Amino acid sequence: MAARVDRVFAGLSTGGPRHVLCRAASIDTQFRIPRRASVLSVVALVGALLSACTGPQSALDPAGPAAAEIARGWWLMVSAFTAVWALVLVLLWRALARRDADARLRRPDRLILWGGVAFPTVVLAALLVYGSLTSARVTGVGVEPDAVVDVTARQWQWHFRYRDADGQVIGESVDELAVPLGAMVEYRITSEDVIHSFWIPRLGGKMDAIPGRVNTLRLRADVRTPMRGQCAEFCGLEHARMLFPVRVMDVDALPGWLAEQPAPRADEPPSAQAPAGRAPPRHRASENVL
Ligand SMILES: [Cu+2]
Repeated sequence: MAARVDRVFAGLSTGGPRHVLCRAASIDTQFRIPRRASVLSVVALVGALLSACTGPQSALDPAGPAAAEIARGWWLMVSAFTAVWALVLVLLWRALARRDADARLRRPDRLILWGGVAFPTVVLAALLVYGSLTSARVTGVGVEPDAVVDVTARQWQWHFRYRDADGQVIGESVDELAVPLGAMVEYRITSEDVIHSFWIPRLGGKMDAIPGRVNTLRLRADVRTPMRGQCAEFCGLEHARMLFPVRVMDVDALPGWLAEQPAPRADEPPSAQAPAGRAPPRHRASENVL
């Protein structure tokens, strides 16, 4: 670097400012990254980013219809964003490359009207309509559930109570969720203390768990694959560890799995003997749940 600077300043004594600029330009070309290396770097970066789209907690690796809808919307919006961004860059490049720097637009009002008003209105309205139409499919509104699970969140624990089609309780589990393969399950979500958020990224979107209120979310798992749920609302010091493995299994296997579950402790839901904020971290799951 010091050598480069010396060579540039040396130009001052030999050919004046113009010569200095030429020398500087020629020096820069010597250090330019080869085009092939640039392309390979971009390909490697994109590959690394795309390889991160899978995993037990990836919303871009859907295992059910609601998550697939969310992933499709995400890719659509990323594509639209990228296209608009590329268009702006092309227009900017063309403007900078114009030889006549003093040229004026003949009809600047047209550019503002079409580029500043009409184009954003059409793009944003299209995305809004798409998002509104898909919201029903994301939450499962209008779909008859095959089973019901009462979800109770607390610091820092998930409690699941399973009901059959008649509403009878058939079992419970703590910090571990069993999901019947191919069945639409209605989750009735609430909290005993602070606001939590029930989220299984590979099955669908988030739903807040709010004290004194029951929120409903319907999800279906179509793939028998390891996945993980996670609290998605900061709820205290143990929030990051408030996660649970999701076991997708045949419908017939569910009663046997529930029979193997240890009975919930006396202070676990639905009782509220452990005051909010003072309950010790009792999650049976840990970061290494799969
Ligand atoms: Cu939380």
